[in-house]
Amino acid sequence: MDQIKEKRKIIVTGALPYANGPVHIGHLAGVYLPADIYTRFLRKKNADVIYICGTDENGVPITLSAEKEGISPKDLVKRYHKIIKESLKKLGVEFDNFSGTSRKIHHDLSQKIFLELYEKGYIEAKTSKEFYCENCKKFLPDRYVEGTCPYCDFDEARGDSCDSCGSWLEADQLINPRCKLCGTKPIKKETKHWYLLLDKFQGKLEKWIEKKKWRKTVKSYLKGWLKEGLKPRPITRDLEWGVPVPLDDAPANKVLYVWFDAPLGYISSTIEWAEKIGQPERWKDYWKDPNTSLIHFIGKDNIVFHGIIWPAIIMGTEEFTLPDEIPANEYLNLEGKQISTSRNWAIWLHEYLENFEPDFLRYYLCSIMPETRDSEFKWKEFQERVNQELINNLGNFVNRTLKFTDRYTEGRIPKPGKFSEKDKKMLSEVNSIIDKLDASLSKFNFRQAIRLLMQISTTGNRYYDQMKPWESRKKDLQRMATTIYLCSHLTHVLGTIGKLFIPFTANKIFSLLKLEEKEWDKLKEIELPEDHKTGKIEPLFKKIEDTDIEKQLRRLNMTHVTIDDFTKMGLKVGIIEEVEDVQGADKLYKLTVNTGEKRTLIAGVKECYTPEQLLNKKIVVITNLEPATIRGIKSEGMLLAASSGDKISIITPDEDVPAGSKVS
Ligand code: B3M
Ligand code: ZN
Repeated sequence: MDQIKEKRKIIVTGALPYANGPVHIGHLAGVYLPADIYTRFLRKKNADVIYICGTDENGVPITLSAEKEGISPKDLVKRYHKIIKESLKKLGVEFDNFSGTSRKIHHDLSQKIFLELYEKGYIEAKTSKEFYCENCKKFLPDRYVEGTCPYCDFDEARGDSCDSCGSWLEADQLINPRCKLCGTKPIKKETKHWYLLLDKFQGKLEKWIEKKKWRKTVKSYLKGWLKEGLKPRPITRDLEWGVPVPLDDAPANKVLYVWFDAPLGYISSTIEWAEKIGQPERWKDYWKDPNTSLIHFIGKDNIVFHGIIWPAIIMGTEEFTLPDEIPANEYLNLEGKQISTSRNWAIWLHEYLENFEPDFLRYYLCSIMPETRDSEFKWKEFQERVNQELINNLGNFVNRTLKFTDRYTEGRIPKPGKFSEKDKKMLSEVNSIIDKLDASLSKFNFRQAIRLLMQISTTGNRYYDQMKPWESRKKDLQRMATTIYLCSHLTHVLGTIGKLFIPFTANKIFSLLKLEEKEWDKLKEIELPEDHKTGKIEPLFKKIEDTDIEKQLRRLNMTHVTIDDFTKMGLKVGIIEEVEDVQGADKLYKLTVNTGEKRTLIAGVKECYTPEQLLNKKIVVITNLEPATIRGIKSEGMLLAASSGDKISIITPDEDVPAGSKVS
């Protein structure tokens, strides 16, 4: 870690999460947790570091989700910015600033940089034919088109990438493209866009990347791109939400491509930070100093953007510091399957926090961090690792040390005698673990680092067992005193290092010990004040019970549904009393249904039923679903239907039963 020795300024960033949903464990293990641990480490080493982040609030992922939830992009972004910010804070992720890219400060910066590159001749306009939906009357940028992946045949590949095989795609490559919104086959229509002339940076990027000592996966991936030869890439889109293209000849609804403006969010968030702390010029100390070490924590799907496109933008402006490190992580899977937000196969941070301690998740995720290959979250393993390692090893060591002190040395850390060979051996073992841990952290090996932390408490437990203070208490008080003294020192060390990984637990340790945390470069020194009185004792942790885990597995649908779950469904017979069209929606009807009381349902059955076929039909409705707003209309339930291919068949009762009859 030369950055610190060389007293360079350091900017740590976590990839900006899209504000189109809450964050899940995949985001945490890949980005926010390693970046947080690393920043905490740098701060402990007195480095001049800022940890910068914010939500990514532009682009197709936002507009699509807004359409799906039936609210405006603005409201969507507001909702998720808040959830994301609060949940990360509760997890102990300590940003210096957490901004958002729909703010004015960000729009201003993005437009300024766009113009600068334009004037320098790095951006050029070009007309091309792009997908357009005649039914929705709009262009279909990126994920607005879906179709079959040319590489793996997956039927729901998106216009920019395939979720199934992970390939990057151009919309043109999709087989049987269709409009994501209405399913119509799009036509090609002429439109004008602005292109970043990446080819102009090819040579410079090659030289720059060659010198970097990055993870193998990152480097070889980038080299693959360079080898194919960089081509101009469109950096604008036809969209109604985002940063408007700041040119007089740009028609309305031309906005910057989200991957052009998003990385600039790292800078705009730093500008916002400088303003907040009342030193508006301060951001320049970091961004405008070529000596600054800029470290981007990202997931592997973001490598090309951080390793090629973003550096090209920076090179073009000749104004800001270039990335120094790009520790990109692989993926975290969940219980044998890829995490999928659309299939709700995920553990959402805000939901997790309603059930468990933040440090449990920090501990487990760090110990399975997908640093060099994909890894896997399993609830059962989460329980085992937390109970057996964090609680039985570290927790046990801290507890037995403090309990002993409380009971047999009047709650005071006793005065030690002369250190024996065994004492010295234990200390030197721990000190060498500390050195290794420091080196692991410097190399972004967080998995190894947390193992080493546990090795310290393993060493402590072994020492305690060997020295048997419960016996020496009766025959050699001096011996007992030295043992407990050294165990207290180890507890102090565990708390201090623990602060990077499990900060809430670390704070508890300090309050139990009634000591401040140590300085990093004094970790090996024993600094216990004489005759020190410790605080009130309390167990550090509460074990995770089987029932806690079963509840989570049930949530993921990994166990059977109980009769209870089923009876909760609130199924009733309803009669369709009115059928209306929903403006601009080809598949939807608005139904008024009598289920004992009148309710409105939005149902996607228009392609298979005429209004006449539906009127007075008896159907089965789930009446206690949380209402959803679809196309601005509140839908209070769902009708049951069977589907096969394109065919939809509504379920109806066999005999005549009155509206409101219970279905079970
Ligand atoms: N929002 C992509 C993602 O969440 C994107 C990262 C932007 S970092 C500048 O994968
Ligand atoms: Zn359409």
